[in-house]
Formats: sequence, structure tokens, C-alpha cells
Amino acid sequence: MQAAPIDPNIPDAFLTPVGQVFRRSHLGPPPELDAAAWTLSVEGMVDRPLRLDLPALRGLPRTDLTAFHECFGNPSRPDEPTRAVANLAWSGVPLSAVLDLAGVRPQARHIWLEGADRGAFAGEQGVAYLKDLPLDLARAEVLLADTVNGAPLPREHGFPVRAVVPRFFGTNSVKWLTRVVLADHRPEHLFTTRLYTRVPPGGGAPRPVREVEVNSRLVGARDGDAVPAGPFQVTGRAWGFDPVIAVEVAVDDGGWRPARLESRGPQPVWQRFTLPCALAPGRHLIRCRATDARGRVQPPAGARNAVHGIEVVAR
Ligand SMILES: Nc1nc2c(c(=O)[nH]1)N[C@H]1C(S)=C(S)[C@@H](COP(=O)(O)O)O[C@H]1N2
Ligand SMILES: [Mo]
Repeated sequence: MQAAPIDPNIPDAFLTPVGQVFRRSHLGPPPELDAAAWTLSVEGMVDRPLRLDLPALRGLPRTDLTAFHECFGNPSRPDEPTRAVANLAWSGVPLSAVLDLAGVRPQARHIWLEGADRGAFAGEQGVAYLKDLPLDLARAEVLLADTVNGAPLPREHGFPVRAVVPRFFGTNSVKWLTRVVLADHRPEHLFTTRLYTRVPPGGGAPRPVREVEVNSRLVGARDGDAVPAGPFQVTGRAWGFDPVIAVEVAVDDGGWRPARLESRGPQPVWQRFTLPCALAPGRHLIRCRATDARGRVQPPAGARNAVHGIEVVAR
């Protein structure tokens, strides 16, 4: 996998400019697909197996989706925060429209999504990028996107068509999508049952990495930045599978104070928070922590969604 910056800078904007979005390609350089030759095949437990080209896909009803987009991070270090997150406006065709065309058989329970990239990962050669989802969920949520922030998908982000699974970790949003399989079981595969799984809190069988947990991070200032002493606006973004209902900010040992928080609205977008404060000359630790609608709070440390803190120097 391309090296992941541990704490990438995030611009203070509602939509992340596409050029500043993190990129993850496990299997080498992003494949360069020819739009004129691209097809999406729909196979397995369907009445009418399909092979759709781009005009056929684009002939189906379209929809828009603005959503946060977060990378789970290194699959072999599930407790390490990466904070690679963006907020993007996608458009495309709902997967359900394609499934209706193909006629899904009643025995199908799972959907497999495969990309066109092939390569080596974790010691395996010639691996494909394959993910799977429960069929009902995929039917309700998945978008087959061909634009991002109003422009065609760039190659790095899945041109010409990718899946977008809102509120799920980015690993589920298969890029360079070329094959959909309907099945009555999950696929045994490097990216489905071996990597991108984790043991739930309290133990048990490993489960695939899907719902994004409650999280937040500071934007604008970065760890180690020099800032002018005096009035300072703490700014950040909060997100999660469920809406965030509160964000608190702590400056040094001043205790947690409620920040002003935008509400999420109908789409699963990230939420901006702000808290004005004053910084005396010297070093300051600024932290933020979010609580979601189910009352879950970011843990202080030792988890992917641990509280984010930065140290700034006021001069
Ligand atoms: N085909 C394919 N899809 C993929 C990946 C990949 O390597 N190959 N990486 C996944 C991971 S781990 C993430 S976080 C997102 C990243 O999407 P982006 O590069 O558009 O930000 O794509 C996902 N989809
Ligand atoms: Mo990822």
C-alpha cells in the first residue's frame, strides 16, 4: 500500500478539494481504464446476467450523495489512528437500479464487488481487490459513482466507476469497479476475511471493518505549528456512522468545554465545530472529542478513533 501519512492536513472546507483527498491503492499504481472499453458485469444469483457499458449505466436514473470518506488505516494495526478523512459530493447510479435490471434471485444474501486492479499484497501475488456486503444493505446504500465534486472521477479515485458505501470505512468503496457477484455466502479472500477484520470489543469472531466509529479531528492548525498569541479559533470536523451530537474541546488542563457544532442534516456529511479561545504565549495542547447520537464517546487513547490532540506554539 502507498505510505499513509499519519496525520494529513485537512483544509477547513465543507467539500475536500479532490487533489487533497487521501489515496489508497493496495495493488500498485492505479489502473488506467479505457472508458470506451469499460464494462460492469453482474453475475451469480441473478435471472439476467448483465454486462453494462458506460452509456447503458448512465442511462439509468441518477442520484447525488454527499458523505464523509474515511480510510480505516493500516489493516494490521487496527488500533492506530490515521485520521485520513475527507468529505465529498458523489453522483452516479444507485446499485439497486442495476440489481433490478439483473433480477436478483431470492437465495442471494451477499454482494461481492470487485475492482479491475491486480497486484501483490501481504505476500500474495496476482490478488484482485474484492469486498463484500450484506445484500439488503448494499441495495439500500451503495452508489455506483462516476463523478466526484462535479467532475469525472480521477484515475486515482476509481475512474470510470467506483462503489461508494456511505458511513462505512473507505475500504468498502471499491474503485475501478468491473464485477458484481450475487451469492448466498461471503467470499473467502485477502481483503474480505483475512485483512480488514477486527475482533469486536468484548471478544468473539473477527468481523469485517464496516461502520465508521465516532471520530473528530482538528483542522487548520497542525501539530507543531506556530500561531499568533491571543484570540484563537479551534476548528475541526466530526463524523461517524451515527450523527455526532456534541464535540468538546480542551485547551491544556482547562477541562472539556462544549464546542459549537453544525448538525449533520439528511446526508452523512462531516460536521464542523468551532470554539473560540485565547492562547497566552507558549506551548498549548488542544484536544477534541466527539459523542454520537447513541452516546458513544471517543476514547482517550489506544484506539483508531482516539481523541485527537495537537500542540501549537503561540508567539
Ligand atoms: N479497487 C480498489 N478499491 C479500493 C482500494 C484499492 O486498493 N483497490 N482501496 C480501498 C481503500 S482501503 C480506501 S480507504 C479507499 C480510498 O479511496 P480513495 O483512494 O478514492 O480516497 O478505496 C478503497 N477501494
Ligand atoms: Mo483504507
